[in-house]
Amino acid sequence: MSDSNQINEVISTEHSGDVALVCIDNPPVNATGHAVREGLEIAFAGLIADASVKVIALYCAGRTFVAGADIREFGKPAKAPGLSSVLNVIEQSPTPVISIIHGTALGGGLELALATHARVAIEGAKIGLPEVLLGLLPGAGGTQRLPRLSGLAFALDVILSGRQVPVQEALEKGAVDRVVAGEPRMVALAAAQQVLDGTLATRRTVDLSAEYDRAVIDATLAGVKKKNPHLISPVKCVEAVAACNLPLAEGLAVERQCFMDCMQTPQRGGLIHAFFGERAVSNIPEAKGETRPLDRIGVIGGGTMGSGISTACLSAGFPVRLIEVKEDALARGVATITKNLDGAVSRGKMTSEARDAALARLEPSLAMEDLADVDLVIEAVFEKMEIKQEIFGKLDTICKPGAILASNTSYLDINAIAEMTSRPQDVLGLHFFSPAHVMRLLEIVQGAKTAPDALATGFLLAKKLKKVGVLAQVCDGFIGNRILGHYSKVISYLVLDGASPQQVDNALEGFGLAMGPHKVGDLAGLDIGYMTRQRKKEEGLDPNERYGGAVADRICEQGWYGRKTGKGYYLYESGAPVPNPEVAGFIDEVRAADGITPQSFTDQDIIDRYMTAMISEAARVVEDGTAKRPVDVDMVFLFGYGFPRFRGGPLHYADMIGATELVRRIEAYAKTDPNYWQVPEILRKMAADGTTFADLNQ
Ligand code: 3H9
Repeated sequence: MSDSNQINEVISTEHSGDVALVCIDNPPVNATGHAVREGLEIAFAGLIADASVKVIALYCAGRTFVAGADIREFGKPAKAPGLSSVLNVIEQSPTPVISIIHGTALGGGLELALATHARVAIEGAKIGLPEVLLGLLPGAGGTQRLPRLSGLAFALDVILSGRQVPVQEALEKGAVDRVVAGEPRMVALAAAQQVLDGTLATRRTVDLSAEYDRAVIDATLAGVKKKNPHLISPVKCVEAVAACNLPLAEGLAVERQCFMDCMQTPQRGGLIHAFFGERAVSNIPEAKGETRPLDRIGVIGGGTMGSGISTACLSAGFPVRLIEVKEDALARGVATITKNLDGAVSRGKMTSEARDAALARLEPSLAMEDLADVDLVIEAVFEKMEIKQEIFGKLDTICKPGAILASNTSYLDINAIAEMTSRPQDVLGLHFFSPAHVMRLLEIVQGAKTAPDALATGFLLAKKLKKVGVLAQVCDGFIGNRILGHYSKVISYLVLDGASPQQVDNALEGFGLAMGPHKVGDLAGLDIGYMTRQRKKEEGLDPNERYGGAVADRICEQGWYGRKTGKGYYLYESGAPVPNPEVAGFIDEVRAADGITPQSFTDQDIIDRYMTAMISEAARVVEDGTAKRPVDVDMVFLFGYGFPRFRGGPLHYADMIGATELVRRIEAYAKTDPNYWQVPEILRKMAADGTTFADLNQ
């Protein structure tokens, strides 16, 4: 006989003989929001006081055990009871309490399980403490209880990596006590019975002590500071774990302080914006509609992009037909794909069996007619409108009705490409970022006539490739490259006006960029930009626009294209980049020719100008609808351009500066270059009415 009691909308209890069950049912991921905490507090108070209850088993309904605290509550006023105090009540319960883990026990969820007296996991479950990925640390006992159960080294690894630990490993390390098959409620009843008959032991972490090795902690701290020089939370994680040799209550107090320190940082805001932003980009009607069949993919072009796209599609399980015009180009494409897949095997991302299976799905061909039965074609040939138009004209005659015809163009007008077909509703842009099998961004470009189901299939592809698909409208460069095209000019203006290339690089690396823009230029090859500038010069430059390319032109005229020639902005003879002393001479010459008196810039001036330029164009991209919302711009930059994740993205960062200050800055900069520095209308309006980009994400 069992009777059940609904404590509140998310917590219920049930009695079965000597056993009481507590169930959390708070979809989608059973996060410990206020109702869960309050319900648990009430439920446990009642059950602990009930002398007829000899064991309490806690489990969750739905797809997973508790996946953490409710992140949406962070930054809002805290509502009692706090998770930690609920967990202390559970841990101190004189009646044994056990937890049943299925799905993922993450963050506050794992901390809840650690506060119970034994953990039974269901096969396939995973545990983890991913708070560090959100700029936080486990703030409800994880830094104190995990080292007590599983040792210092394992706890540091789990807390600092944020990784999801497979259940078998968790069992070996003592973080869970048993792994069984079954459904949570039935497992809860069986495990509770085992506690009663003495075959499942229970214990409290408060009664355990953690093994302690100061040298391990110091070495970990040094490693963390070196690996993540910008990030605050990894340091705070180590600081909190370092308190695990204290009595539990004191250790918990240290952890609390570290957690609150992290809560106050803008990094927490930036990383949580990134977490929700990654999900928000596909949480739009355009991504959710009916999709078309997507089983077989054709890729045209075996160059770097085509091979990378093919690699991504093959790795996701798609059969791919790769088309090239010449035998040797096709062979090069197949070789690149093989190399990409081999790389995945050697990095441990793929088994060699999976690599062999992926290669078996690749069908290289010299005949475009072989695309007759594919569901989606991705064209990735040379960036020239005439070539692309010719290809789409041919595809129109070859492909089956309803097949989606996509271009991987980075800049060109999708509508002009679609016009070459009798089916513009089937045409869209799928803009991958190099290396396409690694970079997670996919801009999904909607043409004027793209059909809703073709667009939704673009998002389906992104999901299958585990990429972050972002909707963009047609314009020169779409979201990312258009903004890049604008702010990269300010980099050269800064150098012309007085900064050195390495000062610019150092300042922006200090801001969080993995590599400064001049080092990136050297890596990518300075000749690409040089050729583009030459072409634009031939077409005729805008007379109102300040020309920023003169220094780079001088460097390229020496035959120095960066790393591949051993010289560029930097010298690479000894491996690590050393500033190229001759570049300073070119800069002086250009300044003299242009009559520029160099001024001095602080690192902050450099960051401010760079970010204000990026934000200005990003604002215009939102204003004219190229991006649907500010969050879409932010995710483009996080997943495609190496923008520091902890800063959330350019428009999240803009909100921290505020529209009023941004307008003031642009107006001040405009005094010397009114053509480049113009206040976007949307920013002026936001400054006037006190709104933010975040308001536009609602
Ligand atoms: C913490 O615990 C702090 C404590 O140490 C201290 C407290 C004092 N809160 O990812 P999905 C939403 S910090 C609120 O698409 P999946 C998510 O936004 C937390 N909402 O599913 C989405 O909503 P929508 C530590 C959350 O199956 C929906 O759930 N925990 C939370 O691919 C489905 O999510 C973490 O960092 C949350 N905590 O992956 C875990 N989590 O449908 C974060 C998810 O409206 N979560 N949502 O778009 C995850 O890693 C994944 O969501 C998970 C499921 C693996 C659980």
